[in-house]
Amino acid sequence: FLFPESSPMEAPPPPTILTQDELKKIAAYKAVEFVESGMVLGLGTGSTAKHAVDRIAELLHQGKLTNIVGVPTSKKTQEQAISLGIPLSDLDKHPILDLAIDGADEVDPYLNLVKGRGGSLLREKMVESACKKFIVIVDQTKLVKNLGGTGDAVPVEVVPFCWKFTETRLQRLFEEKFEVGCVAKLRVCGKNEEPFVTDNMNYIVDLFFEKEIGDLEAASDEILRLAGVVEHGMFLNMATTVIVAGGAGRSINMV
Ligand code: ABF
Repeated sequence: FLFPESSPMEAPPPPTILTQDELKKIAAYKAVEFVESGMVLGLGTGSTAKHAVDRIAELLHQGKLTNIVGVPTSKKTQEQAISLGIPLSDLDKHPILDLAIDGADEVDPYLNLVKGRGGSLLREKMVESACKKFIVIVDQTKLVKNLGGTGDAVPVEVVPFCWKFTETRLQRLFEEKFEVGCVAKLRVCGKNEEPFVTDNMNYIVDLFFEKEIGDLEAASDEILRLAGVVEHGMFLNMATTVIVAGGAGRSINMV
């Protein structure tokens, strides 16, 4: 088949390159498809979860969702939800939630997570451990083989009292009990490098490992046994579904 000279051949459309934020939005919107009217929802924190909260509000305003109550995982999400008119509650009034949707910093093949690089890990863990279902929404850059093995931070929330003491004990714990090199660093912010203060008025110590942690359950238990530690950012056996946007074929995958 020959095209007539005058008929310009149609070039195939150029492949659309989605930004990381567009991928986050795709994962978030997919997760919101699991929200049903009447649910009590854990509202996550971070740039991915923000899209989910926006979408829930949009569906509420369109009347496609009704009787939704949200339990926010941070002050920031609380402010966002209030500004969008989402009715809010808390764990005291709703100790069992139907569904939480939140982002993560790392996801391993067993759906274990690292969370808290945004600083909200304590409220996230409290809310998400109270949910019947916990959907994690990420773009493909968050997938890892082993938690902590990428060299990025595994955050631990600590009380401000003698934080240096806790920081040192955290670092030694991994060197001595797990034979994994670890650098523990207080998270700071601003020009003056003031300690980063969480919504609960605590500090964050970030743990940087030289290789993967190995026995995550043991690491979790040992960290929590240290006086001065409030909570850590490893979320083990908590996610029920992970929605990953991007990767080969720019697909959406659900695990
Ligand atoms: C929160 O958002 C955190 O636990 C995690 O630190 C972060 C993920 O960030 P983002 O969605 O902005 O990539 O859920």
